[in-house]
Formats: sequence, C-alpha cells, structure tokens
Amino acid sequence: MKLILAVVQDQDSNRLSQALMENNFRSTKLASTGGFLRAGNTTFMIGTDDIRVDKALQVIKDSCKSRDQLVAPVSPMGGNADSYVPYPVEVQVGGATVFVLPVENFMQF
Ligand code: 2BA
Repeated sequence: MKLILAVVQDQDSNRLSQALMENNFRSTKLASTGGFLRAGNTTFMIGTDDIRVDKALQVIKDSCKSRDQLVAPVSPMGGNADSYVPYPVEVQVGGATVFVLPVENFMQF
C-alpha cells in the first residue's frame, strides 16, 4: 500500500475530489499553506493499493492545472534590505506537487 500526498491549488480541489471519488479512490483533504507564497492550498491524502498508484497519479494530473501567480514584494522593514525586490515577481505554481510514501500498516478501528 502507498500513501499519496498531493499539494494542489484550491481552485483544483473540488475537481480533484470529484474525480477521485468517481475512480473509487478514498481521500482526505487538508487545508494547507505554501511556505513560499504563504497562500492557502489543499493537501490530499490518498491511501491506495500499489497497483492503483499510477491511476491515482493520472487522475491528479488530469485534474490540476499549473498557473502563473504574482508574488507581491515584502517590505524590508525589520528584514534584510539586500534581498528586497521592489516589484511583483511571477512564479509558476502547480499543477500538483506529489509525494508517494510506503505505508507500513493500515488499520481502521
Ligand atoms: P509555495 O511554497 O507557496 O510555492 C508556490 C510556488 O512558488 C512554487 O510552485 C514555486 O513555483 C515557487 N517557489 C517556491 N519556493 C520557491 C523558492 N524558494 N524560490 C523561488 N520560487 C519558489 P510549486 O513548486 O508548484 O509548489 C506549489 C506548492 O506545493 C508550494 O507552495 C508548497 O505548498 C508545495 N510544495 C512544493 N514543493 C514542496 C516540497 N519540496 N515540500 C513540501 N511542499 C512543497
């Protein structure tokens, strides 16, 4: 068994939830925050048999888009002025950031 952790943009989270359900995957959604943009995103926990991992990854790929996002400059007040960028910077976010972890035990009580 594997645990898939997928960090996706909030805009894609309903579509992904729906697609996972339609393909008989069980999932848990966690509200999360990206360390860089400090904006909300959604982390899915998906526990699945090894043979279904590729299918789950395909569902995630099909449901999540990458988007460009502007990062507002952060004031140097109290910080390091050397690294201050006075204009917004564009970064490409997503589609999805995915980790696949081995599961030692799966229990439900
Ligand atoms: P954030 O940390 O808010 O990052 C949003 C986007 O900002 C990233 O998109 C990337 O394009 C850019 N970015 C992040 N750190 C950067 C840096 N030090 N310098 C320049 N640009 C940077 P993605 O790579 O698609 O990541 C989307 C979200 O996935 C991240 O949101 C974070 O929540 C999660 N994530 C990405 N890599 C991760 C990792 N190695 N471990 C845990 N979470 C990760």
